[in-house]
Amino acid sequence: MPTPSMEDYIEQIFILIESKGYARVSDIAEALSVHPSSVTKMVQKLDKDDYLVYEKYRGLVLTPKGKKIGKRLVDRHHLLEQFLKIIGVDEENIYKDVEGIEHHLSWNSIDRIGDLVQYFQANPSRVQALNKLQLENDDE
Ligand SMILES: [Mn+2]
Repeated sequence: MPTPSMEDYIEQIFILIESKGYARVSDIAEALSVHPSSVTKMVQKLDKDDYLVYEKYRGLVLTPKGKKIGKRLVDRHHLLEQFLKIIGVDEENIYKDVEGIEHHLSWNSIDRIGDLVQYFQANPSRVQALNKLQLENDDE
């Protein structure tokens, strides 16, 4: 299993390749606000662990294993954003909070949160009932 830091890299590399078609060390460094030398070091580790193939002058490509986990990490991020939104968390807190919790939940918890999101989405009156309760609590 990748560490939280490795997950951040794989997730960003996946997003970059999806959106631009490639992921350069400088782009990864910018996206994660880290020094390019840290990126090079991590990319070498990810290569060694078979998540990607890195060639200094040709860039990097995700292996099937890297792609599979990358997609899973991006989906997880998206699910947690939906979850926080549904439970009424303010928009400005959502991204940072997801970045803070996403690596620290078991896939078991992620799957159950997925059920909950599905439960709410299947019936908007449930979301309205929750919002009503929140307004009442805010009044106290
Ligand atoms: Mn994320």
